[in-house]
Amino acid sequence: MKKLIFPLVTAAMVVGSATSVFAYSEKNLEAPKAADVTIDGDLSEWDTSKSLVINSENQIIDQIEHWDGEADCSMELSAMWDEENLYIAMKISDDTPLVYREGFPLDELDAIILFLSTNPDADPERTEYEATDWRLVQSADMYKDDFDFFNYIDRDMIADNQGWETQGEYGDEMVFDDYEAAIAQVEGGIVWESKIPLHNLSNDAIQQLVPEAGKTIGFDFSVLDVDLPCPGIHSLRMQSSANLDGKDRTPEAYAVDTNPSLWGTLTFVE
Ligand SMILES: [Ca+2]
Ligand SMILES: [Ca+2]
Ligand SMILES: [Ca+2]
Repeated sequence: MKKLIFPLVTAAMVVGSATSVFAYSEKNLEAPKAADVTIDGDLSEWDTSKSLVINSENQIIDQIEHWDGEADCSMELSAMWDEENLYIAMKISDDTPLVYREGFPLDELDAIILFLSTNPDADPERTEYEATDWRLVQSADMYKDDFDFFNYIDRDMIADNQGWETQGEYGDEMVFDDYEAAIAQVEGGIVWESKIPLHNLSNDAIQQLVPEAGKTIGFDFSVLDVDLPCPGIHSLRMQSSANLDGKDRTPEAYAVDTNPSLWGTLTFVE
C-alpha cells in the first residue's frame, strides 16, 4: 500500500496548483480599525495609504471602447471597520459624475458595485455565490447641493439565498437601514464617504459578520461610468481584481457577478 502514497500526493499537488488560479485574486485591501469617523465627505481622518485603485485598461471588463483614460473613469477605495460597521471611502474621477436617471437600473448608470462575503470561512475556490456573498450596487443622485443615495442588492445568482431576496432592482430605493453617506464635489470628480451597518447583511438564517483584526473576507469592487444615459446603453465597467489583455471584454468573460473566486480580499487590521 505504501507505494501508492507518493502518486496520490503528487496527484493532489497537481490538482491543487491547477485550481489555485480560481481562488480569490491577489488584490488585498487592508482595512484599519475606525476611530472617530465622521461621514461628511472629508477624508482627513482616513489613512488612505492602503487604498486600492482602478485606473488601468487591464481592469476594464465591459465597454472598453468607451474609456478615455483616468479622467474619464477611475477610482481609489479605502475601507475601515468597527464591530458593527464597514466604512467605505471612494475618490472617483469622472468627467461627468453622478449621472442618474429615475427608473433606470442602477447598473446602467454611474454607480459603484461592492462585492463581499460575510463569511470569513467561505471557500476561496467557490465558483458560485452563497447566501453570505453580496453584490451591492450603490448610486447617488445630485439635486442642487443635496444628494440622494440609492442601492440595489442582487441575490438572483444565489441558488439558496436563505430568505434574503433581491431588493432595489427598480432603482430609487435605499435598501439599507441606517446607511450613512456624504459626497463632496472635487475637481475632476467626487469624494464619497459612507458607513454600511453590517446588520443589513444578515437575517435569522444569515449570521452577521463581526469584523476582527486578522480576519480576511472575499471582497472586490467595480466602477460603472456612463456620460450620456440612453436606454440600452451599458456603462463602461472597470473591476479592481481584473487584469485582462486584449480588446474583447465582456462581463461574461470576467464573471465576478456570478463567480466569487475571481474577487480579491479584504483584511481587517488594527
Ligand atoms: Ca470624514
Ligand atoms: Ca466619464
Ligand atoms: Ca459618468
